[in-house]
Amino acid sequence: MSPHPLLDGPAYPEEFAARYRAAGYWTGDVFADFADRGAHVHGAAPAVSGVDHAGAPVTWSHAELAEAAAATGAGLARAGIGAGDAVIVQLPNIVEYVAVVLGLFRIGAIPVFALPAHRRSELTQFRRIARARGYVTAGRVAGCDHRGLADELIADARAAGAEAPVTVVVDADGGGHARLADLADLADPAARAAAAAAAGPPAPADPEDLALIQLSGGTTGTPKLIPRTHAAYHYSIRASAGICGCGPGTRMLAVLPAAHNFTMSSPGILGVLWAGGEVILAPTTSPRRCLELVERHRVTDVALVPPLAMAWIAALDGSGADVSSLRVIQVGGAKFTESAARRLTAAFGCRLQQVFGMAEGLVNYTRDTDPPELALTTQGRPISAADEIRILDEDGAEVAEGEPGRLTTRGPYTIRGYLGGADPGSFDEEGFYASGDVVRRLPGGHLVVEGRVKDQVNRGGEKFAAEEVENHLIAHPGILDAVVVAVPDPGLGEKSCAVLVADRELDPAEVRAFVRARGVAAYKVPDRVVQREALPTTGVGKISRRELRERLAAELGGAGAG
Ligand code: OOB
Repeated sequence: MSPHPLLDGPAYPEEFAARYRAAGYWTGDVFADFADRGAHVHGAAPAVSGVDHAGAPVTWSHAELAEAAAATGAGLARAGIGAGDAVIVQLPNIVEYVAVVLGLFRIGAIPVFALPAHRRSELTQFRRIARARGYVTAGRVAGCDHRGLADELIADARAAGAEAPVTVVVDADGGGHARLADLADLADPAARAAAAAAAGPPAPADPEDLALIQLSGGTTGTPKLIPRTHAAYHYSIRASAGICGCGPGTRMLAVLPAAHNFTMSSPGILGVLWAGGEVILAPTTSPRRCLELVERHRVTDVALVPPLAMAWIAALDGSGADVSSLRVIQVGGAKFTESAARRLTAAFGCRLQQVFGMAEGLVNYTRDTDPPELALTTQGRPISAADEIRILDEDGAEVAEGEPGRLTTRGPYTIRGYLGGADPGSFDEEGFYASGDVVRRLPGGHLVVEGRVKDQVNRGGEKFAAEEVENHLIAHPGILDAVVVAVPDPGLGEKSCAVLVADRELDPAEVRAFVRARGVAAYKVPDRVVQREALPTTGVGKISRRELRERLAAELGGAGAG
């Protein structure tokens, strides 16, 4: 089989592919039969609990999940989605999410993992870059009507002369779009089983071909799409499940957006299902409600970003919730400070696992066999013995052991390039990916994240490229120049500040509304907007982001938005 047309050729050079196959990292496993294999191996054991789109509680066994996936895949195929088609999936953490993703895998389609926060601007770019043929979304998510987003996506496709995507809405009211309930009746066990029995076998797939598309946190003006192959992604979830000790007794609460690489694969939904455990999808991020779910479902594992971990500590205090089932709290997505790590461990009395990962591949974990200090003070070590790490100075030379430098990495589940060849500068001639993080490596291989060199804002795990928002700002008729920088924030770690040069005095609220109206995720709307006569420059006349950051941190530290 030749590689997927979205790839320019094989995803990895043959020399490396041969090595990863020979070492057993890459197997024949593909995601097309992921759900069927789960039914076969884990059968009647619970697989997914949560609510459906209507808020009704649902628990599916591994066998029922396989039926739901087969029925959903067949339904989506009837709606016009075919093998090889990229399909944007944008759903909240409802049980249909898992059925849709596994259903798409089953028919050989390629899910594009959009976040619930993404809006017209991002979705249209995903559609364009992935040549997406479908969009599966829910009716209303956190106050936003996604049926309207589906309308916009169709309009944008038509305006660009592209084929309009097949749109499927998981809601009683499809708003003129196809309804999942009409394509696959997941709520009626008999109908679901019958649809699954009538579905064909899983689509054939080449393990080394494109399986799914993750999204980059962003370092350039346009969002970048991350092509992950079956073999590479499957290895990362298998190995993650092993490192994290997942098995039939694992009950993982999924509270971060299911689409995120952390929630999906580290070990996440796929790792826990693979190991025969149960995923409990949290319909809310409210820490108090989540603690109730921990107690009710005897949750053993949960993955949090640092601000949420802090909110859990506050919510636990005086709640009376029984969290004795918790075995491990994973924290990742942004730097978790040592003091926060100590507080979390003391409050919950369970193990903390730090996770330093990236949608491009490399994931580091602290291990349960590590001395406890390492889980408090480091961001873990790589999954694989085949993960190659080079820490470089500004001239591209390796730093001395233990010195901070720029992380670059290559390995059996790290991509060699973005879709469409975007941002080739992030990959060196030997295929190492430069993550933009500044790290230090301890003698045992554990990494400590010290900072970053990429122009990104990391708002408590939600990331975006400064440049993407700057491009929206300079579209404003009054704005002559704009720079977006991260400023420290006690709650989120970082917030964003837009520094503007304009031809008149601008109202910050109006500027924020302008960016929002451009159709971007709410977390990208500048938290603060300030105006300057001019922007500071470096010796060569480039805008000095560092100077801006330092000045703003001093001026605005702790001040309110505005
Ligand atoms: C995860 O993936 P992304 O793609 O949203 O973000 C990756 C970036 C990293 O390059 C780094 O800048 C930052 O997020 N990051 C951390 C971190 N984990 C991620 N910075 C400091 N400490 C950490 N523990 O965020 C992601 C993917 C898979 C698993 C976990 C996180």
